[in-house]
Amino acid sequence: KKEEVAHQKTVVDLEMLKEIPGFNRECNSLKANLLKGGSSGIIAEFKQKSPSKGDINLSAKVEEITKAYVEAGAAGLSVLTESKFFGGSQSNLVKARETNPDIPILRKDFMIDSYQLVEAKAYGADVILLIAACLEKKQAEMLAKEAKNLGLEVLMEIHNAEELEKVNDFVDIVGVNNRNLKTFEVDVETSVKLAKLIPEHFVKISESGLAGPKEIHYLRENGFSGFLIGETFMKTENPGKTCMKFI
Ligand code: IGP
Repeated sequence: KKEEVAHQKTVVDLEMLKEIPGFNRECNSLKANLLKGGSSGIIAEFKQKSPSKGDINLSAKVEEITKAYVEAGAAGLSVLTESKFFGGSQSNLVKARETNPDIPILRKDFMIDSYQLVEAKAYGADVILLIAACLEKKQAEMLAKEAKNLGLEVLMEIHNAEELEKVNDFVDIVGVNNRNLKTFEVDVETSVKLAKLIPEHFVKISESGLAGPKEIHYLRENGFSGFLIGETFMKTENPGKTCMKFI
């Protein structure tokens, strides 16, 4: 009985989500932005805390900082919606969208259910993240396919060569996470090593622990078109200004 009620509630919520005007909008392409000549490639993240660093910037205002990132020349934004470990929220995604209608926005969260994809679209995301380490191959394929059907782009995150097997034809962008999620250690060489194994037709981005423009240059030379940066920006007094130094 309980399950039945829960199921009904999900169905109602899902229908309500689809009524939100944002659900029918056309998405901004992150892939196109990254491939554009002269693109900064910077995907600037709004993240207030993390399991590896604790509190990073609790007083930051999402409207102010995402606007500054866009003005600095970021190619895309990443907004955390996971609340428990990263202090994110759906409302931050909505605010980022309202403030910046034309920039591609990645919903940064642990996606495991198609409900979250509908949520992402309705609240203003253009791109969703699938973390290979959190998903079975079949599940990753199903979610990627559903995301594409909603008009969203798909970023799949990997950290080792085995996870590459979960990358499927519905994926637009492959991201290499330089951070080992078990030890929190970061190593840019993870990206450089894996880049050689990722099939040519995928747009490649490097994620986490990127601290300076020199690293961006090095990664670009090794085949990366995008660079996902959070903490390096967020921990400073003026994240938008710090972002500008990378562009
Ligand atoms: C950004 P950093 O080290 O620049 O703050 O990292 C981004 O890569 C990181 O937040 C991240 C993440 C994730 C967060 C990468 N993959 C998965 C939550 C879930």
